[in-house]
Amino acid sequence: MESTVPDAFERMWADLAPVGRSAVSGGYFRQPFDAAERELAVWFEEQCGARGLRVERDDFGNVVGWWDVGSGPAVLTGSHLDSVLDGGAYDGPLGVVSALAAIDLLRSRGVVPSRPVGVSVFVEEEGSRFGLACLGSRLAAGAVSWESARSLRDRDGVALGDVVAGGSSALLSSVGTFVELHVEQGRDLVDRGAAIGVASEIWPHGRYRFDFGGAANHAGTTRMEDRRDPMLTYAMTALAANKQARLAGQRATFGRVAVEPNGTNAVPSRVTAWLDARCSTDEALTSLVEAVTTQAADRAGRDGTSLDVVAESVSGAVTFSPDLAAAVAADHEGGDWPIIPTAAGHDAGILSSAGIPTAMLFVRNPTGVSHSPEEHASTPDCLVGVSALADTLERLTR
Ligand code: HGY
Ligand code: MN
Ligand code: MN
Repeated sequence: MESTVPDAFERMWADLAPVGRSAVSGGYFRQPFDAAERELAVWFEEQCGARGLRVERDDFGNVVGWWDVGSGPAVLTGSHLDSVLDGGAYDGPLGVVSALAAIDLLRSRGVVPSRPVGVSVFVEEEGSRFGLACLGSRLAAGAVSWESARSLRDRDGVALGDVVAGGSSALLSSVGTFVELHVEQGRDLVDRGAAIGVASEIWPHGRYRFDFGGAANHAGTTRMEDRRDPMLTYAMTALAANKQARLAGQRATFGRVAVEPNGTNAVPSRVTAWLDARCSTDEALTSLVEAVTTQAADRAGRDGTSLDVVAESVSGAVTFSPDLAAAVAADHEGGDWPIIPTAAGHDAGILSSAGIPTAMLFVRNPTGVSHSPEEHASTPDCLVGVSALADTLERLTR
């Protein structure tokens, strides 16, 4: 048995390291309800059992380990275990492992919370399989209905309703406060020389599917002026998104493209591409997407191609409770923790928007890189994060 909390943290971290890891890139492939992610789900319940936490599941694959202590509205803490494709080790799992280790630390301090404490794992936070970001927490919070979510399909056409029972969730019914610890996905903390930060807000962001339709034809015998090539319309749209985002001081990415039939010697019949847009305000998001869509449609007219745009996932602006953020960030050894914005979406944003007072703790990422195998946090900073989360839970359950 581990003698100290750091040992427990490092043991848990070592448990997770090989699960779903690519031998080629070192990145992680932990898509919801796939073998690697289900192995992590089993691991999580074992960790809860080892701590005497009561495991509660909902019909969507979300899980909470409850420390049934005290009374009144519970404090919930946790994150996600799924990853983006070829993702980093910390995005998600750091919040789950830190939550389990924070309970170990509270117990080692002899703290008995006045309120129940839960450790949560929400499924499909990344939306990397079924396309809707924070799918598990949206279902648990009632931000999306099972009737509409069950028909979401993955790249192989498998429907969500085919991989999970579905129905309802009571996981959040007794929750008064949610705290999510997460690796920072940027350089704010490293540039400040701070190990811990607190979130002030999440930028509004969305994912939009652009379908460009053209006419398949021979790459050699078809004159350039006779083509209806959707690849050209897509290529211009990707450049337009980059330019419009830079002009507006916002962010836009086309990171995923599917070409049909994807042959070397044929003009494609269809190109499908997904725009990820992130803006500092809801209005800026709307106008950025409109600007890109307008330019795409204009180009489609000149290319003789068709365009269809569908918003697959939209998350409005989130402002976390300023009072809770200030209460969490204040009066720590070394001063107050900085309160900083993020353009990354989180389950914390969904729960906050559902009316649950929510705070986020960020742990310094020296690379500033995320959604990449390069994502990193040092073990000493991770342990500072565990202590910061334990301090926060103690404050919230005093
Ligand atoms: O995409 C995001 O913003 C988050 O990492 N799910
Ligand atoms: Mn992520
Ligand atoms: Mn995340």
